Amino acid sequence: MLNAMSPAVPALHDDLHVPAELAASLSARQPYISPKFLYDPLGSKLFEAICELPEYYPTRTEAGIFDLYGAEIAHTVGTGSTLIDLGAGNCAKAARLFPLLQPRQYVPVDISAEFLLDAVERLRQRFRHIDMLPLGLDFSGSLALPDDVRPERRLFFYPGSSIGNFTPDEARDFLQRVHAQCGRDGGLLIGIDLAKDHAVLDAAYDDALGVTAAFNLNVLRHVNRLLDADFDIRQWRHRGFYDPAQGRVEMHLEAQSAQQVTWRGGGRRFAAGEWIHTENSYKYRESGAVGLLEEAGFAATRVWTDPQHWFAVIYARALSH
Ligand code: AVI
Repeated sequence: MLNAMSPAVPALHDDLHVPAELAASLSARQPYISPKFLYDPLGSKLFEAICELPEYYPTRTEAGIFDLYGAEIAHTVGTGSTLIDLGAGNCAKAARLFPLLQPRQYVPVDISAEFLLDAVERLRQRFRHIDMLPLGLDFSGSLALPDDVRPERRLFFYPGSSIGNFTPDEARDFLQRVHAQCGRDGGLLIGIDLAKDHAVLDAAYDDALGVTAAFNLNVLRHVNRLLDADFDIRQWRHRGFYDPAQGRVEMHLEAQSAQQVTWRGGGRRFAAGEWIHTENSYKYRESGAVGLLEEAGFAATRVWTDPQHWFAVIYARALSH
């Protein structure tokens, strides 16, 4: 179901299925929490702070690519599009491209509805001529857009390597769903993080200030609220590291002591040292990224990278169905 956003629309996490989904994942033999729960209002702010960290290179590197090749990118994708920003957050990345891309309609989509509404309110003051249609929805499962999203010239924008938070199979399915929404003249402008030196990745996901640790631990506060749970945050520790065998960074929370945690309708005992898996962040080779897009029905038209080859921005045209 879509939550077309207005302040009267309940926040997505009031969704009836959320407690059951969370309780089931916490009760699994290898407990996990879906990364979408990282993004409550505080989590979204902590993620913004992560993007400012010297260790967290993706945001800066991607921005550098847009700075360097913005005009060329705009020339390739064209102007006057229906710009659909998936996981828009504070909308800053798309807003920086407005002068170049000059979208007819801007459709920011984000699971963190409250945070998105605030951002769009501010953006409307700056860009009064752009029709803005914010949508608070979890697009990881299905991507059904309401009728007031213009069907013409749809340009999906999926920056920041959020695609890396899916497994490769999930990523392919997701990209196929995006492809299905592209129409005859649509496309996708996507940012994908590339494989690199492991030490760079370890530092990016376990920074010296502990901002990523706070971001990860905050998911337990969110779970406490959603599930009336009693996780004691001080009893958990952040783990973030690159696993070369899987080609991904993993984030986990490690129990610092044996403990019983209860939640609405259930609970479980965690042993000292037990982990809750909270996120994967896959890193691709350029050829792998292009292959993934092609398997989903796109033609990877252009690839732009930074001089170190750490990050790729790819424009992929949707081939006809
Ligand atoms: C949103 N996503 C692309 C980030 C990433 O790098 O996988 C989330 C993140 N997790 C820890 N730091 C940043």
